[in-house]
Amino acid sequence: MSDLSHLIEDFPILAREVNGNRLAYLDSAATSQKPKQVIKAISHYYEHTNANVHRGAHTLAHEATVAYEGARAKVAEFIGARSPNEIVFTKGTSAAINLVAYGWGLRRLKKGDRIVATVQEHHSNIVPWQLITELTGAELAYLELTDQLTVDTATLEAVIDDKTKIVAISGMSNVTGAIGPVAEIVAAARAVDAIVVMDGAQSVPHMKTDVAELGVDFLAFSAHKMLGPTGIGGLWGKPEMLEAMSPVEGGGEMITDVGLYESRWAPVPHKFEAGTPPIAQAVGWGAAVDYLTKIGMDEVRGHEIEITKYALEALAEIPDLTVYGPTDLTLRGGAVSFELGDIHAHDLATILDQDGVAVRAGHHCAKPLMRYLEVPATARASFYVYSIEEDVDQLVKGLWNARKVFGLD
Ligand code: 7TS
Repeated sequence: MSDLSHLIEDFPILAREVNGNRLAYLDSAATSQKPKQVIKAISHYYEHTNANVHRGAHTLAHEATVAYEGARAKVAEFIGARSPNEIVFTKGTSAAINLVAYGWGLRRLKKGDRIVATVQEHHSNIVPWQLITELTGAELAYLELTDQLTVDTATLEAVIDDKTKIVAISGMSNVTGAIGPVAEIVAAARAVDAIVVMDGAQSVPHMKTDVAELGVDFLAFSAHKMLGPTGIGGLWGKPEMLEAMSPVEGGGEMITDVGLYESRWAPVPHKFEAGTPPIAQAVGWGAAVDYLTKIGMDEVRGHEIEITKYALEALAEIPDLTVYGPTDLTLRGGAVSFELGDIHAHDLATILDQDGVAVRAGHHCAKPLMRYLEVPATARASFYVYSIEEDVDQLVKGLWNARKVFGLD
């Protein structure tokens, strides 16, 4: 595995100090930092190209359209889609899942149908389905977890039953880092003709993704967790699914004809993109995809395994510290949730911030998982391509310091 430590030079923000200390940014699961290549692509777009897309014959409008659609092609290739038209640009993962919930679920589900999710899902992959059950009378059921905190496959057939129409799962937990098991869940869903909606917010940035191999029907993901800007993400869908799905938002750009009482939709994916889209963000996302492709996703994953191994070993040396998540590195990514004695996670994060260490504390938008783990909150360190051992060392030093401050020593 090649050493990625030189990448840190590409991330201007990582050179700053926080509270007089070197910044150890360990909150990449919330949002990643951006390399100068992405920042430059966005400024270059605004300095040279800015115009609205898909309208107007002038040069800038044409160039902006080429840049926007070019980004779609890059994102499509990155996840193994067969055509750029299989990618709908959305605001992010949450918006993408909501689009499936309302565009697909609302139109098809009825009383007696079932939607299955897992207890580890982010609220983005729970709440939209709750809203749909309210509107349709369908019910929600959940897959539980093993002792390793991976999804328990023993109960797949019992939970994903004949009534099940939609199975909503994540590729990687943002709390425990637990991966999959997507293949088993897809097989169980196929056996009852249910569709599978995958939340790839954490998995797409960290692992090679091939939608054909995954076998899911929809994949939702966000640019800002994979070195790109906020404000844009994607919904990949099987072409026939996107074709069959209804638009949820109406407006400009998503029609071919509008009469006073009815309209005709633009072809997929444009029928789902009402209004002026996030053009500069798409360009930035394209640059982020180029950056990750240049590193290689196998290298990205390899680095993540190494830094997570280093962190888990270092954290194991700290008394009273509990890590929540799989210990097997092949079953997990780089989101490491932990508790230190009875110190509240928010207090811990505040103390760590004094040492320049940025971790997240709270329920991580996964309240059902917190209840399942019987903890009110956890502190979470999470890594990405620019994370280095020094970041972990700084975290460990900060945790020893927290032990002192809270009288654990
Ligand atoms: N799904 C997962 C697994 C996530 O981790 C997140 C964001 C989302 C969905 C929502 O993505 P968005 O881009 O639409 O916001 N996760 C986190 C987090 O762990 N801390 O802050 C945001």
